[in-house]
Amino acid sequence: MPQLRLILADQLTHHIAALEGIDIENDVVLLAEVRSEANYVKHHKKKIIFLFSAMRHFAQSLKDKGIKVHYTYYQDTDNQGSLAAEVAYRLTQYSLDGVITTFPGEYRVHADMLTWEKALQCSVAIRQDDRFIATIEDFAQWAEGKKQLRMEFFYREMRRKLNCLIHDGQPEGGKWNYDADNRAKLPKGTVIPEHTQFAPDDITLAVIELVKEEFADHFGDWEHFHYGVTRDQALHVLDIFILERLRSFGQYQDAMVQDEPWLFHSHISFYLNCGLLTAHEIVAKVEQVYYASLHDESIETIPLNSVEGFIRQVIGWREYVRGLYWFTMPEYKQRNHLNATRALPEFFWTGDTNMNCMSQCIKDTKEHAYAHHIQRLMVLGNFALLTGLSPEQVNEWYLIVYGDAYEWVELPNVSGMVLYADGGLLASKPYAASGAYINKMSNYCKHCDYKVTVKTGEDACPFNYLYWDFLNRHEAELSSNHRMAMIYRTKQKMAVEKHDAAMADAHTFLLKLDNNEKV
Ligand code: FAD
Ligand code: DLZ
Ligand code: SF4
Repeated sequence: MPQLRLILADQLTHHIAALEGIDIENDVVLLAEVRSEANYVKHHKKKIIFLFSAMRHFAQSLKDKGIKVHYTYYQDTDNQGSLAAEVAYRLTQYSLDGVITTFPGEYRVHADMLTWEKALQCSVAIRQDDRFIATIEDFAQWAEGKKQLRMEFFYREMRRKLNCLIHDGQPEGGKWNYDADNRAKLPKGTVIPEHTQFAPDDITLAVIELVKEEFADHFGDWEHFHYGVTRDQALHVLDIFILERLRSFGQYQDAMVQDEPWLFHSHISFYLNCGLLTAHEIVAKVEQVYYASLHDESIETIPLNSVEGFIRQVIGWREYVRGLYWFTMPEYKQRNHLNATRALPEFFWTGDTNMNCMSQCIKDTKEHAYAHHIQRLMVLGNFALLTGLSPEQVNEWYLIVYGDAYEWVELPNVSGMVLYADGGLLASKPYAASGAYINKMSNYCKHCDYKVTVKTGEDACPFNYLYWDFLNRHEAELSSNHRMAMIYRTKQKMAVEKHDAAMADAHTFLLKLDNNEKV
């Protein structure tokens, strides 16, 4: 019974479930560059270059192992344009009896796959994606009956499951979470390691030409593409991170610096999310290097706050958002708890704004299809939250602009963490902040036309009055949240004139935003 083994662009893992038990003589693996996936949102050009090149390299590595692969190139004349149509066509072309694939990353793809058996009149096996530490069922079991689904408690389950940074049932160092140590601004003069880069090979160069030709109207720059596109290159990025950046990861995790997009982050999300790296191996490596650094005098000790902080992102947040996504979809996508309806401002696509923090984060995003977490959350996201941008439009933007974006990871981060659109299922309170936070964690304000210490008036930092306007708009809802109580007490003590001036400035600013005037 020869089978078609379908591998999607975010399933580029040699031990992916769809390949298990493959009959090398008779089965055919299908990888397909299809219009429906590349255009269902207008993905950043670098995201498409990265994925198509990684797919082409992965297909070659399967062929090198003697596996039969049908690779559908984007411009093939017989390209069927969608995953479903490709599957149907290749089943017939190779006289295959059924399809084996791996659980996809997005609800809409899964919903489509569920129709295939009937439509194609053959067996369709959708195997569990065992690259995640928690199954969808594990999360559902943990979440069932809980009012609030806090990452912290789920994360501890993941630590226990992997026996990671645990001794005799107790967390390494006595605490589960060292986040409080991870909030330093980057001191002036700190040497930031060079970002790991790779020169594009012939395969990548061909994809760059394709993207220039076919996706010219998509957001983002294609120039200076330097990401890894193979498993070996992805491993190299991870190794260099562990060697050069991990030590400072925790301390500077929340820092932002003018013209420095990479800092001490790992830059592995592209590779992890498309399958070139797996969470299991990343965590095992980091843990092993940490213990080696404790016991081997020739290695400088790696601080626990960095190791724990990094591991928390990978097995805590990443696993948690995936669980939350599948637990709540498709209803989660419709949520708009704060009734936010404002259209996404045009400058999100151009970076053309006088707010230096916003233009910096958009510039990084446009150039690299990358911005680090705090840029996404506390600058871009904070602005979207404070100005009440439509969750639908904000979600689409984040899905388009980042090279690591797939709906399972993007949606909970945006609707849950950034916009509070899920009414507090993910976050215990909105991540709303005034300019003071951005100034504390970055040097953006030093380069800005607005003045971060000024609260109202023409020169005032817009985040300052927008912050109070946000709190004002949602007072009925948020003042009963005990984590917001102190801030509402401060608001009550505010002089009436100061409060009214902030509201008036916010009103003028939002009007300008709606009229597409430069802000
Ligand atoms: P590091 O800071 O080095 O962190 C290590 C790894 O931890 C990341 O590679 C990632 O796999 C994981 N991780 C960290 N934070 C999160 C998180 N909140 N959720 C899930 N995984 C996390 N991450 C994505 O992978 N895809 C997205 O589409 C995405 N959209 C986001 C949207 C918003 C609004 C926000 C606030 C965060 C989003 N994140 C997303 C999470 C995070 O910003 C990125 O994972 C991170 O910036 C990737 O860069 P890095 O590999 O250098 O991460
Ligand atoms: C994101 C993406 C793009 C741009 N193109 C393809 C493609 O041509 N073929 C493919 O198999 N997958 C692609 N993907 C990734 C899919 O959209 C991804 O599998 C779903 O988003 C589910 O996570
Ligand atoms: Fe951003 Fe305000 Fe600072 Fe300007 S002053 S960079 S707008 S926080």
